[in-house]
Amino acid sequence: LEWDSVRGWLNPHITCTEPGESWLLVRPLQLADYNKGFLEILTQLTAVGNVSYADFERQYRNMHKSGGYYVTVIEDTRSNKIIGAASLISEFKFIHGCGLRARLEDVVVNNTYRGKQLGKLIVVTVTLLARRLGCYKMTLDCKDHLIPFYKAIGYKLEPGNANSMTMRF
Ligand code: 16G
Repeated sequence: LEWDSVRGWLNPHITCTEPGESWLLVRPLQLADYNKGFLEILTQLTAVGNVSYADFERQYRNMHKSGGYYVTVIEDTRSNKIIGAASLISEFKFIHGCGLRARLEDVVVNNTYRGKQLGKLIVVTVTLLARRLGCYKMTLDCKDHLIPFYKAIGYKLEPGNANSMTMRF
């Protein structure tokens, strides 16, 4: 998976540096995004709860301190609003020659921006980043109806290994 190979099917030819419209910007999360609707957009994915600016800043700094978090957003610079997000989280392993494994998390694109392939764009962006970081694989959990979306990007249900199990606390 390289930008050259996805140019054809991200239609029109969009990349993370040219996300289709000149006012769209793909970039890492910033603290200022608290006031740009970052948490509001995550509510389209799941429950966010009450997160104060202090909570947000603490968690943001925890992620930096821990390392391996690449929270990526799409900003509409006309309205200064975050309209899409996806996170790459990398994990150190002993297996695979002390390899690095990547997880794709918290993918969301604002409902009103659907149809511009921005979901594909942000997923491809963080997937290519995982590859660039040297991760040996990237995995994700998703709802059944999103399987075709991820398959179209190149993710596969691995035979005998397609189970996601959960223990909720
Ligand atoms: C989806 C998300 C996951 C997110 C979870 C929230 C992707 C690829 N998967 O599985 O990252 O954390 O939903 O659901 O974006 P929950 O509130 O049930 O944990």
